[in-house]
Amino acid sequence: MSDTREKKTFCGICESSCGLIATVEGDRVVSLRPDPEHPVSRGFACSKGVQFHAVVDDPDRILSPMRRMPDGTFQCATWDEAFDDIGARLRQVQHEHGNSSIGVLWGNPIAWNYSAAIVVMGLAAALKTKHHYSSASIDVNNYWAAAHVMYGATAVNPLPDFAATDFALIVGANPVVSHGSLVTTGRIRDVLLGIAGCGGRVVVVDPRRTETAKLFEHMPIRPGADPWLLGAMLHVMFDEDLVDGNAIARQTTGVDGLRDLVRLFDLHRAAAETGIDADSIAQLARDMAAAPRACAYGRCGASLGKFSTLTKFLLDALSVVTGNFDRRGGMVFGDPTVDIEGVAELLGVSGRGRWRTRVDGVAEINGQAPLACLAREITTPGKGRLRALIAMSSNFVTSGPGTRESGSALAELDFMVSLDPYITETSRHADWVLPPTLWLEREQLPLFTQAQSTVPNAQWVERVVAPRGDARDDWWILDQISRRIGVVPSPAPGAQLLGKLGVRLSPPLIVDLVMRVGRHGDLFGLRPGGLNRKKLLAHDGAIKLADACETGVLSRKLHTADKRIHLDSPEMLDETRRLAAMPALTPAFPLRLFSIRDLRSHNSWLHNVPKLVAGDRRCRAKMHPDDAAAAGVHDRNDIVITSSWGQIEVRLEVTDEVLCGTVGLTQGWGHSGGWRTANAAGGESYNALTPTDADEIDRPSGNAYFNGIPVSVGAR
Ligand SMILES: Nc1nc2c(c(=O)[nH]1)N[C@H]1C(S)=C(S)[C@@H](COP(=O)(O)OP(=O)(O)OC[C@H]3O[C@@H](n4cnc5c(=O)[nH]c(N)nc54)[C@H](O)[C@@H]3O)O[C@H]1N2
Ligand SMILES: Nc1nc2c(c(=O)[nH]1)N[C@H]1C(S)=C(S)[C@@H](COP(=O)(O)OP(=O)(O)OC[C@H]3O[C@@H](n4cnc5c(=O)[nH]c(N)nc54)[C@H](O)[C@@H]3O)O[C@H]1N2
Ligand code: SF4
Ligand SMILES: [Mo]
Repeated sequence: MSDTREKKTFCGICESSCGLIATVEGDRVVSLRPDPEHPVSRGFACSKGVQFHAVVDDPDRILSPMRRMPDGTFQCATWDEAFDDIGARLRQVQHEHGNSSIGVLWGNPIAWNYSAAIVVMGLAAALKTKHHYSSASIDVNNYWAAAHVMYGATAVNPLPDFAATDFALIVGANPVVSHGSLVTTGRIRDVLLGIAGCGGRVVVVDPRRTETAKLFEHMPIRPGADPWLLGAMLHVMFDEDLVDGNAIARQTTGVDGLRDLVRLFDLHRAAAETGIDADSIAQLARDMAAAPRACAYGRCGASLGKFSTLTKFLLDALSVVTGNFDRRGGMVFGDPTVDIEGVAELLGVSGRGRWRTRVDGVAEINGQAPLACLAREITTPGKGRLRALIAMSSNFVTSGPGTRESGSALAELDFMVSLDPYITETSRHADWVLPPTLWLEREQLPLFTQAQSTVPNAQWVERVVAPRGDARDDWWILDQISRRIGVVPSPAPGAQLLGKLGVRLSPPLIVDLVMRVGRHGDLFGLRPGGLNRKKLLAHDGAIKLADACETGVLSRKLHTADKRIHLDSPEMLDETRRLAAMPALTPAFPLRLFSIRDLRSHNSWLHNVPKLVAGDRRCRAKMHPDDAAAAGVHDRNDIVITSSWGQIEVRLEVTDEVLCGTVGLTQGWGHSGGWRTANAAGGESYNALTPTDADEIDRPSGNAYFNGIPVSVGAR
């Protein structure tokens, strides 16, 4: 066909951000394939990425503003009708209860939506509302809290340098399926195989013999017991003097405090808690310390337990005390073209514990309150009660804790607007659902994933196709809403004043400015060869800036006043004592529940693409044959799973792939929205079983508690 053309872009689904080549015919993307020249993904893309045009053309996608009718159905409207009504309803809440009663909520897809990220954070800051919620508190807040403790700022994220390591300790992550998170290493499966191929080791600590564990050394562990393993490893390292004294003296302060803290991790108690024998724990510690170059990495399995900040603190401490920090093959630091970390610090966006939530008194992190607290902020009367919610790219009813509680709380709001391509379990509660462009339809810059890439690179791409129907960029929609309520969505001092004078900087302009004055920027022409937006947009594909991250950058990356890593933390000591005092499992709930991600899902969405849910891809629980026999349940039958917080019925798969005493359950299923294929896929929401109680979530970070939940199982 004459109007067939190809365009390079990158995938905006997961943190791998793989380079793609789109074939476009007319105004449609007809195929997507991996970009072999992309410096990070090097010709890799998964089935989700290459299917994404099916989402763009999904018949269930909403393509105009949708107004909820009294009977719960939705009707199409124009943008003018939508903004007029949204403006009036929000102004009424503003007038009656003030800006502090308006909430802002965003979810995971924001990570590939730099322009919306800037505007939504700006909106929350400009409203000066404490009702700022996000998927960070069901995902990554333990990273940010541990960084605040150790490195003096929440945004510091040391990256495991898998490409050059001899020993990778992987705790609660399944990169062969997830393709990596909080680190962007293209072709991560091949990179990990490369470690083993060169005589190195990859040890996977996981309650399930996962797709990753099958390829490497698997060390099964009871869900929630990770701090016991990591603390005991550190204990052994100090006891046997396996630590790197020079590195500790050079990079850290407070090592005596850490040594005292890890003494609380008795090796025999650790063995009993983890299910890993004491000799194996001690040997693992010795092996990691003896490896020429080692790194310790943990993700959702290590981030969504009850003590997740302590877990991340201990994980990083392992790399630090073995002399593997800021070093090739150990933990390194990204070299982004846009210094989001620095800008967030400068504008006061990052931080922790500066205020507490109204109902539960939980500490904020990065200006946000935990999602676990949201329902109570709606249902509990009093000044500052949450009355209106502006939600974007979040399906937290399914993905956040307390599915049933969240759903019924949303129904009590005075007003809700949701920016989402689908009517989901969450957006169906909104008075308005507004249609956003998807990533193939908007200008894209992988702001977040470039910052965490182990191969520094730059890419900024034009939209591949024009938006379908009436879809508009999220940032533009949010800006229009902001205008209707008289705020300039920006945390910058002076922005409100400039706004009154009619000056509003667009997200591309803001980011271009920050890039141009950054380390890789063109300094407005003063640095020939430097980068700017125009240049990157004109470049087809991504530009490699270096083969690997630079090392010797620690003092530049640390935000502690003394420019050292802080190993002594009274807060972590308290957490350790609290962990040690945790009661054992009771006979009422003898099993521990943990989450499973599917290869062709992305959290709670992509279940509406028929090709991605083909075959037997469904919600299911996995149990060990011994546990199934004890509970009197059978393979491929429906079972009832009960926790202190809820009960669900799901299909069972009996398999010795999971550790005895545990139940693995797929997350993100149980749909009830306008996505017909997803609804038909059945299943129930994992998070109907998870707690929202403030004293159940991770105390230092407010991160949700999803893994290690005590449950019982019975026949239906
Ligand atoms: N039990 C359990 N629960 C978990 C987890 C777990 O491991 N176990 N993992 C957690 C993690 S890590 C995360 S990140 C969260 C994710 O939870 P959420 O942040 O709620 O994200 P998703 O469930 O992926 O839902 C994304 C929503 O955004 C919409 N969307 C997609 N693209 C766009 C876009 O461009 N613009 C707009 N406006 N909307 C868009 C989709 O239709 C969908 O409704 O779930 C968490 N929940
Ligand atoms: N295919 C696919 N890819 C995805 C996603 C998806 O839904 N599907 N989601 C994306 C998102 S938002 C994220 S944040 C990343 C997550 O990236 P990962 O964290 O790498 O992915 P998970 O599959 O959640 O891996 C967590 C592992 O922890 C194990 N686990 C559970 N509880 C425990 C525990 O208490 N201790 C230990 N040691 N292990 C435990 C689980 O068995 C699982 O194998 O994946 C991203 N990529
Ligand atoms: S691995 Fe992630 S970024 Fe790459 S194609 Fe798949 S979904 Fe997209
Ligand atoms: Mo996530």
